[in-house]
Amino acid sequence: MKKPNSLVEPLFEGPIDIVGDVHGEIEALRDLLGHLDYGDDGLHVKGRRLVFVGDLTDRGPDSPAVIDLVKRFVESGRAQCVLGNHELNLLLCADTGKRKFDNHWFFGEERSLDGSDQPTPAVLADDEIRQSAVDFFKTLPLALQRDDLRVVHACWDDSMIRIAREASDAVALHERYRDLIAVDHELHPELDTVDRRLAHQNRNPVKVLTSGKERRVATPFEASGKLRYEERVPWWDDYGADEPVCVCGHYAIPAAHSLLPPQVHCVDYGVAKRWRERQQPDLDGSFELRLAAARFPERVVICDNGSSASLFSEGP
Ligand SMILES: [Mn+2]
Repeated sequence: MKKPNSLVEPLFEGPIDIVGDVHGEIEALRDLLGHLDYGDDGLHVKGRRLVFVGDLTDRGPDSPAVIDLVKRFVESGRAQCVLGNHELNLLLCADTGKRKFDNHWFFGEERSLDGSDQPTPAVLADDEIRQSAVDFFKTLPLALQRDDLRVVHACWDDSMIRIAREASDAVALHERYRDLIAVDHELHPELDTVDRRLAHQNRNPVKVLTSGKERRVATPFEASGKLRYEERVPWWDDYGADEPVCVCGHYAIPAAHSLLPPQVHCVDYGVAKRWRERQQPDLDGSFELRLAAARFPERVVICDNGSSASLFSEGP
């Protein structure tokens, strides 16, 4: 399988449809591709092409089916896909055996090892599926760009993009920076746990591009049962008004969509939370959970239920 020459690759020219974080929701993906007029083979009658922002897996019922579909389209030149933090975690797990709470399906397990409330996947990976997923993820770039448009999973950061452009292997680049930061920490015993965690998040280009920058909060807060000392940095506040439009996923927070400047679009409309909604139908009526795609040059968002809206409104 083709390995990237650079972790920043040219984005398809011409009309494209940029699909948000799928997170194993294969039915939503098939519905969305139907509304966008793609065939089962990924071909579009008008020659449009698909671009995926990463986070294909975890939480939804069938991560292997999503990987299989996107891989087929990418291999036939009908789609592009960037690496998300969930793909990165799986690549790192495959090496270290260290698991994350919501990728138990990858290890063929119905339940999360840490005993937390996690989705029960409908399809579990076997050796063949694991190998095929890892082989595919290793071919994915961290970012795509053309003159008028940029695509990254979480955060566009010029200095990190420059580093990624010179590299061709995301896992090796991640390890190189992880080790450099660890060596630096040995020289600085005064740094506390939060400083160290933030350095690993904010100074490693693979982490920044796939999960964004973070900062220390003045007062620790509780989220998902854990005390948090860090929060996400709204990097889009510093993204220049004259920069090309940047499309990301990752930030499935309804408020983010209305806070973004017009040159940054987040196409993650929260379909990752559908597994929770199935368990508790009244979970969060204030934000509908959808899978969506942003069409360019039309600048329209199309959802898996067929609804559509301008990219500049608050969403369909
Ligand atoms: Mn993500």
